[in-house]
Amino acid sequence: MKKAIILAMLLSLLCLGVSLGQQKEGSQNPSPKSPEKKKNITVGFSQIGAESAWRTAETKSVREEAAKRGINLKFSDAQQKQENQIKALRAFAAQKVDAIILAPVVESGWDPVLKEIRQAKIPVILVDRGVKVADESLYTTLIASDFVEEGRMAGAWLAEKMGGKGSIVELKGTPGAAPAIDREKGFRETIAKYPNMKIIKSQTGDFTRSKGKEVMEAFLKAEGKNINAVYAHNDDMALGAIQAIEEAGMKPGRDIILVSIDGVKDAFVAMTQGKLNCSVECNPLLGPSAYDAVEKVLAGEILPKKIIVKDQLFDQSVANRVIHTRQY
Ligand code: GYE
Repeated sequence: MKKAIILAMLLSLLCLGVSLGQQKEGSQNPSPKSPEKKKNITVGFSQIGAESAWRTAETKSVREEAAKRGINLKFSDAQQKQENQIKALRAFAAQKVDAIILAPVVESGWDPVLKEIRQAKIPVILVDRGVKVADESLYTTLIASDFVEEGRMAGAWLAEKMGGKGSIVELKGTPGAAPAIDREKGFRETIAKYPNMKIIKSQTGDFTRSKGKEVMEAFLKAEGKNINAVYAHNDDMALGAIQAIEEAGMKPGRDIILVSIDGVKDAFVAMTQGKLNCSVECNPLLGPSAYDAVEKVLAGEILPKKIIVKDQLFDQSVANRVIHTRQY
């Protein structure tokens, strides 16, 4: 009997303990500074613009992932202008966002504004393009592809296709942009191994389809049938060049070989039609890794300075087989 009473007492004490514990846990919730509440973070995203299909896919990925994670996203489109991006960063700081995601249009000229943002204690995650700053601690991490390697892959593929000889015209990206600088570098480095491969013309097409077409028209006027191949720093410019080649009465993909970078859906369509020969993928679906980085840095974790996105090369021989698996 005594045993039963002691057991009942022990049990009621235990229950009391449990309910106190629950109350204690629950009582943390109402505090506005609790980590639970902090889950609802605000992120400012300074995007370059909407110059290419790649860029549109990146914007979509960053927007959709924010919605998925319940992140409050402030989006700013800079229309290709660094000054607009600088204004956007200052506005984000004034709005006291928790973190900033920046896709920098060009590499240089960021030091002063990034210093201001650091003073405001807001971490900056760079996506897709890098910056050149005196002090690398001005940003947390860069999530991007290896653009030099992409240029090398395009160059090696073209050298093989052309048997190590021929005249190439180059459609470059936005002057001063990391992918334009690095894709030029990687390609030239590779082509230099083939003395009979020559770049006969090189000009910027600003990563857009319309400029790519315009510049290719001028190249065709100046060089005509001397052109054996086009190396375009992105698919959109190659797609513009394809139009120019067709309008000049030639067959893109046959009379003139075309290799570009990005791997967007329209490039795959052009490959299945035999008009584009090869595209080196550059993955724009950076939303998930960008917010992973934001969440980690806000949790106090140290991140690597560069998170490299892996890319592959696709040419006409595989285009039909993989086109349906492409997500952008
Ligand atoms: O390749 C191009 C875009 O920064 C990697 O920018 C990006 C590049 C991409 O406009 O299509």
